[in-house]
Amino acid sequence: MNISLRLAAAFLAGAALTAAAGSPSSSGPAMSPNVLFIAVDDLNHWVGYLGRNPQTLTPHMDRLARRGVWFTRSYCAAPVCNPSRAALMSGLRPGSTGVYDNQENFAPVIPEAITLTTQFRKAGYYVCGAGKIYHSSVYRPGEWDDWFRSARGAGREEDGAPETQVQAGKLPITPLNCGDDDMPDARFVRYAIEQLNRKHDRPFFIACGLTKPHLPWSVPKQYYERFPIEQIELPPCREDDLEDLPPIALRFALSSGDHAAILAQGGTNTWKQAIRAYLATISFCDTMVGRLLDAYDRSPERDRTILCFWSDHGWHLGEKQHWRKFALWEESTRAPFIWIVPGLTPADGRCDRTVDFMSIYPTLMDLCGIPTPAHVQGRSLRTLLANPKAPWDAPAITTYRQNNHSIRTELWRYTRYADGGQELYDETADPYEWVNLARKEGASAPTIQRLSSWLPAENKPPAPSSPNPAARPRRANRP
Ligand SMILES: [Ca+2]
Repeated sequence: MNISLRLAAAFLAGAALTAAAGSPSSSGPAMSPNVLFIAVDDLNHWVGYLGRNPQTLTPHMDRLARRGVWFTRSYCAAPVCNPSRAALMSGLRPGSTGVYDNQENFAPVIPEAITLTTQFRKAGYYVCGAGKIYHSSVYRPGEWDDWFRSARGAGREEDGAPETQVQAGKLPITPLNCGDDDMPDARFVRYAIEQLNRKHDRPFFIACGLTKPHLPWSVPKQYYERFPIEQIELPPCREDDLEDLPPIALRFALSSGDHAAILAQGGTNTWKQAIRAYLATISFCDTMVGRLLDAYDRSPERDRTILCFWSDHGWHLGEKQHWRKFALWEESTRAPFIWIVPGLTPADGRCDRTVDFMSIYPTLMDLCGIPTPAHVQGRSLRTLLANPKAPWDAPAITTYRQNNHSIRTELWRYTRYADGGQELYDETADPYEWVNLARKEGASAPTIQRLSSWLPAENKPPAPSSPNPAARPRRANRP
């Protein structure tokens, strides 16, 4: 870090400390940084700057990464929308709330008082949002000063008519006859930009939750045209990959039946159609991110505004004969993660440390000078944001359903399932996790023993799914 960056970092730290010491109504919050919080949905590591899939086209996310610190080993707390977002926004891992999957209602087990946006509101921030921050785009009015409601009624429907509509197995592929502005994500982006450009009399937290590249893969057809089907390549796979998996892992891989359905329909051609659709939808998402980044750059408060960019989890496209998320391998758990912190983050700061998204809540508290509530389980990334090469001894931890946990260090992935089944992968030699070393007794035992010490001890029973609609948070954009 050069001298001016150090000075700026010291200034930011001082401002944060001042804010923490002052009461919300004093001059403290006025000195606090703002936050632009950008969430994307189901975007795996197929972004240009991570290099996992060279076919992907994400110029805007790539330039976003070059602007700040980008993580190469960043992982979700849970590989499913609802529990990933509930954990990130509450500061509590899935095992501490029982929110493990999409059917569980987080509202009764995660009180409004403990969430991330509530802390910003209590500290005197103006807190607003649009789109998908929590699963199904639900929101609780008490956690926001303003929430975007579309006058359109149904929220997530695109305006465009399908150019064609085909299925790859059960996955809908739908190029649309419409423009970018006809997409719901464009409306969420427009709202966030309006908020960025408004005159603010107190620090702000603006959340913009984009809903693509989540299914359905319905985006303007021009995005499909960027990816000629004859150029699409399948991800690296091994025929015998599943033979060394424990029983629960095998169920996670195969139970959806997606891969069998895709191959039965049209073999690798159908497989490539699905990959193309995902790439097209990522490319649309990238355009939306570009709009936000351009607006951020032009915004009056840019030099006092932190930008935090994350995706809720990864996605399989046939690796391990698996599709979607719902598993504990690299494809499901790894997701893009980028920070710009004016005065703190260096440009193009590549960070190879293992982090998970439980870090987001305490990092934002730390950077904004708001006391981190005692329940929050993650750890602030401030030292890595200031120096991406700084030492870091914690792994990333991902949980899928009750008492199945995966521990990711820079060298290893170790997964322990509820029934005692295990997987261990050497991530340097085997980045696609083909050879389960846990099957070899002896040699891997010390590594497994060491990594086991990170397994979360709390494994609450699943939270109930609420039969009472009144107990559920509101769904955005519905009258
Ligand atoms: Ca294998």
